[in-house]
Amino acid sequence: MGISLDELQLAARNHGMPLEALRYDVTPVGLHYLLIHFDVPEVPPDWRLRLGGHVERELELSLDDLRARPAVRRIVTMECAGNGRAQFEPHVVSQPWLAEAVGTGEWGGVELAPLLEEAGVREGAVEVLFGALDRGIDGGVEQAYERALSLGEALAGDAMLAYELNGAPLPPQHGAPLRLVVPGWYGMTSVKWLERITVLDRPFDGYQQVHAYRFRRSEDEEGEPITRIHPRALMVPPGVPDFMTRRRFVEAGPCRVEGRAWSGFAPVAAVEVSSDGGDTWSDADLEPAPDRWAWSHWTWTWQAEPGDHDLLCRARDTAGNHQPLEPEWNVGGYVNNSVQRVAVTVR
Ligand SMILES: Nc1nc2c(c(=O)[nH]1)N[C@H]1C(S)=C(S)[C@@H](COP(=O)(O)O)O[C@H]1N2
Ligand SMILES: [Mo]
Repeated sequence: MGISLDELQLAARNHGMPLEALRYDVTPVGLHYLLIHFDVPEVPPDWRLRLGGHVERELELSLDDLRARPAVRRIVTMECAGNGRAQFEPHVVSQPWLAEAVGTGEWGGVELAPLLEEAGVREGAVEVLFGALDRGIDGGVEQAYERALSLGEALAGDAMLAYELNGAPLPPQHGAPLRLVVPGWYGMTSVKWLERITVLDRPFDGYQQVHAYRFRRSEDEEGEPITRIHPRALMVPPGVPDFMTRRRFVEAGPCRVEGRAWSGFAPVAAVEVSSDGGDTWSDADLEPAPDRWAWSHWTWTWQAEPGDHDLLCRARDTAGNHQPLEPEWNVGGYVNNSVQRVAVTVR
């Protein structure tokens, strides 16, 4: 089970967040993970957002029009649905994430719902489709990147259209000039390089909705759509790494371990850590999240004794969702939120 050159080509374009960046409340822009299915598209100089479909009146908005509207800022943790994919056995061929396809941005822009209300959603509307500028071929199908949300989620959730990230204009790789951000949902929902919003009176059946991003145990299964982010805790790997293997080396004695935890269903209720490979668990100290959809910081002091150890951490949320020790294999290699395991040698 090796990683192919095709997968390396994807991995070199789409980088993860180095886990030591779990130290920051808000991920510095260049350290936020990146996932681009096709290419970063060229944005026409006369770019406009068009909102149409099953509405009373179509809207056409420039970036200045959007900037003139009431602004919102939200700290949101985003994670790729394929995070953890490279850990699956049998191997799933696609972007080979280990555990680092996550980041937290302070997104600035406008709320989605008031725009839909202004356009006047007509009776019979069921979904809202978000269409992007980037194009390519996936599964033999040529397409623009497009994803839909139910009308309920689009109107009731905290979905926003972002033109800023961490207080600066949205950079090209994160979707400039404008992207959708759907807090709590896996990243594929947050369409970058947004160009059109179309209110639909029937469910969208495009590739990224009905073929990709479904949890299927076998190819011929229709599967369940992937939606919200399942809980996960990650730690900053303690000590120093060995260059090639990245095994950790720590001095004996008290060792402060820290990390972040998040869930797209409900606030994080607890983080637990194990230093004996999962036989016994202790509660970490958990801080409140800086925003409703942002990760929570946690810390724990390990009395490190000489020898080889496996450090594990796991989160559960207030809705009772928790992390499994072993992932459930699926065709697309999605939602592997099994517990992180860090091999440490204490000297
Ligand atoms: N237009 C467009 N939007 C997109 C994508 C894409 O390839 N094209 N990738 C999606 C996926 S799968 C993820 S995980 C997030 C990643 O966002 P980021 O690169 O800003 O971290 O963007 C989503 N939005
Ligand atoms: Mo993703």
